[in-house]
Amino acid sequence: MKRRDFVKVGAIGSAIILVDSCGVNNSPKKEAKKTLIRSQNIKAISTWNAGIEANKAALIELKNHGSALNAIEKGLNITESDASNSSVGLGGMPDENGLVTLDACVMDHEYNCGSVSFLQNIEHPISVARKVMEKTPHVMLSGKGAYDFAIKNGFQHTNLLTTESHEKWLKWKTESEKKLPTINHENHDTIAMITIDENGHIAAGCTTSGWAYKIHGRVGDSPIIGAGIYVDPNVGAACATGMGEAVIRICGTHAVVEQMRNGLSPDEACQVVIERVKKSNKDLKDLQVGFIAMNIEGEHGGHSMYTGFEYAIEDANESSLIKSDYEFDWE
Ligand code: SD4
Repeated sequence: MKRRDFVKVGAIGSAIILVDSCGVNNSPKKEAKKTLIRSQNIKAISTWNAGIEANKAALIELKNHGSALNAIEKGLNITESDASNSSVGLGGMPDENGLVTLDACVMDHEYNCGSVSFLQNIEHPISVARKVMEKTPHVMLSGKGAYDFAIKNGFQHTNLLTTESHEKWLKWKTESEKKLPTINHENHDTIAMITIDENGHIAAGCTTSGWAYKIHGRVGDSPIIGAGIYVDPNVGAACATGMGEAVIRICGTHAVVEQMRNGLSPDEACQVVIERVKKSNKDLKDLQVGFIAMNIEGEHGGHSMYTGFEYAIEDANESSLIKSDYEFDWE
């Protein structure tokens, strides 16, 4: 297991926040100081390096006094529209039939949650998941029902299969073995994010096109509350990435949050649950799973089964990419 490495990818002067806070005419000094402290607590953490750009969008929202939930949606929308990311939204890798099918979910600080699974031809599944949460009595809509709901709510039909991902799929189709690629090893970077806003509210969200070339109809952990993400407003939140089947089996993110409830730090909680993934799977070869977590004090952490997992952090002061601790090197 390696000590995690920090890579600073930028810095944002907290002075900007100070000027904002003091810029309110006639506001007493004490009030300005309070605003400063609150603003400094805003934070976004996201899986993989695609999280850097997503976090930046989330931070803009949080600095403008937006909610943790709005920040999740704004942040994840960036990755969903990025055609160069082959694991999320536009440009996402298709299933065995050449169809891009998407999973996403969101949860706020009041146990509200919404989710979509096996959704096709909609660029922003995280926004549809939020609509499910806010406009229906349900938690999850799936497949054609989710698509119809999205169209009814003003989302556009969009072809998400790019020329590049189509060509890769065509090549895979001609291979005699048609093997599933190893998840999270060079070819996967689902995004999952946790945010805290100036009111100390915490939220989480996740969006993905799932495992490339999966069986048509397969749904992973990413739209499942307690597997892909979980939020407890009194404790904190966790997100998962990697082989969804292994995460679902142990209700991974719910387990991480429960470990934090029992007093573990986010790093320790993620590690304990990775241990549980180890114990619950006979064959660990190529079984990559990574968790990130943040408690309501804003402390964060992560841990993965194999090397290579990283997560991005952005707060009022800095932007970093952290390589998480892990259990094994890839062979
Ligand atoms: C899934 N957990 O569909 C997702 C894949 C993933 O980075 O996270 N990849 O199983």
